[in-house]
Amino acid sequence: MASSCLTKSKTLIINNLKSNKLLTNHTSSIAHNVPLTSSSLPSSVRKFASSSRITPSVFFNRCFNSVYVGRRLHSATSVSNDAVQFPAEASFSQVLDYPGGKVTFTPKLTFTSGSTDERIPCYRLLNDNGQQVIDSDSIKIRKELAVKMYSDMVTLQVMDTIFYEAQRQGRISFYATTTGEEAINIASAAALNNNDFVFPQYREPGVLLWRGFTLQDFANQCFGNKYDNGKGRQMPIHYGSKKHNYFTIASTVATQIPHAVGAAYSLKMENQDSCVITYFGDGGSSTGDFHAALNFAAVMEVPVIFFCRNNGWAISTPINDQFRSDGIVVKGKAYGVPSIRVDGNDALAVYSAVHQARKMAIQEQTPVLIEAMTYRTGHHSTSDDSTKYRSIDEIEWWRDDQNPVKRFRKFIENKGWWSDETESEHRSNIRKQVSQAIQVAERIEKPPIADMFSDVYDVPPKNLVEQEAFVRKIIKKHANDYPSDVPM
Ligand SMILES: Cc1ncc(C[n+]2csc(CCOP(=O)(O)OP(=O)(O)O)c2C)c(N)n1
Ligand SMILES: [Mg+2]
Repeated sequence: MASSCLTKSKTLIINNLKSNKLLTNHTSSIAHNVPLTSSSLPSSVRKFASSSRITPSVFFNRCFNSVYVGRRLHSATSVSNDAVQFPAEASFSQVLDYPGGKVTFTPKLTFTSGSTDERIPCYRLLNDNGQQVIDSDSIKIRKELAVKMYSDMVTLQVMDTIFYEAQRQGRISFYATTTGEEAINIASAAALNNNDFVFPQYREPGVLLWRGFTLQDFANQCFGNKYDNGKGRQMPIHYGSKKHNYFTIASTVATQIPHAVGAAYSLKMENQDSCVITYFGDGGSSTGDFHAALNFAAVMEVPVIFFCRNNGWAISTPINDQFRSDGIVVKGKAYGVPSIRVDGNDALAVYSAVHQARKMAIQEQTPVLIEAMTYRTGHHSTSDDSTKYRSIDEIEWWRDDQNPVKRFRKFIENKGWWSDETESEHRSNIRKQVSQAIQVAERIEKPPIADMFSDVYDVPPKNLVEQEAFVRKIIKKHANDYPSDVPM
């Protein structure tokens, strides 16, 4: 009886394996219970096994290839508490090859802990005084690069301040600042190559700035004039630039995460020497898209960096109302993705982590997750007043004591690369440039009405044609209520 069951299941498995292209040539070894070794595998399978970091010698007679989950070897040391969780069972020697790999047994009724008392530490290189920790794992940074990073962090600050005021003056309809997250923006961008693709959320304009999107480009988008790449169809801050490999921002939280994985998969198929980075907030990590994307990326082994800005809030929802895990970093481990927690207010640490993540992503063809710990010191956007749900003291503490721009300034000042004079000169120069860009953008005419209805359909459908005719009629009828700088 037992043997007939075994034969039945064996036949089923062999049939399944036969339907799998990669395994058709060696299923006879399994049928005859002959252990498979690396050398007995066809070359296509050996190649697949080694490129997937699956050790070829794991092809046992009792561990079927169709259900084996290879533990990939990553260059990063992954934090594992597997050993400490069940110390008493270390000597409990029975092991079974379940689908997914070998599992040991325990007679103890012990559940894994859900407690977050022992938190994953945060990778940090600069202390509060901008001094670099001795004996740290860091990527060496040249003077020119450090100075450009700091200058761009300041540019971002100045740009945010002036655009925010422009919104308050009613000159643009909306704005969101990156205040508190300048290091995340600029240092991560500095560690990438321009041929890496960016799938942003909306709080990463610094990445575009770093890549050469001009202050005038930013202003043109915020004013929705005819030079806006998006032809004025989106709200301010929804930048996008094909030239800079920066995908257009979508407001729908987290939709960019699976898109990034798809793009990374295509880079993998084309054997490209580049990767994809996608940014999202803690709020983004609370969506289904985040989980689907991480799992897909892990299984398909694609070169994508998941960069989570954990700034404590999804608008007014604090992280403890979003999840009970130790942040986002542990979710990477759950999906089999190498992960690290980084001090997002330490530009040097962010730079080193992204630099290393990029190398791993491309060389090892693996996704990597970075959780950057930070705090959103500005309001969520101009549609928000964050003092309604958090204390001013808390905001001020983060803004003054944990300011990423101040900390990096101390670092370059300590090195003798920056001074008070350079600071005031740079700030006043950028202030003038941003004001000038705004004045110019404001005067440029808007895209024509026709642009609102084009670019989607080759032949516009009837309802769209009717809508366009309706809009034109209404504008004509109420000409005084519509801006005169929109060509009809
Ligand atoms: C699918 C979807 N749900 C809800 C919203 C409304 N919304 C806009 S931003 C936001 C919070 C996002 O928080 P987080 O991802 O942490 O980014 P942060 O603003 O903190 O940088 C929400 C809920 C949206 N735009 N899209
Ligand atoms: Mg957030």
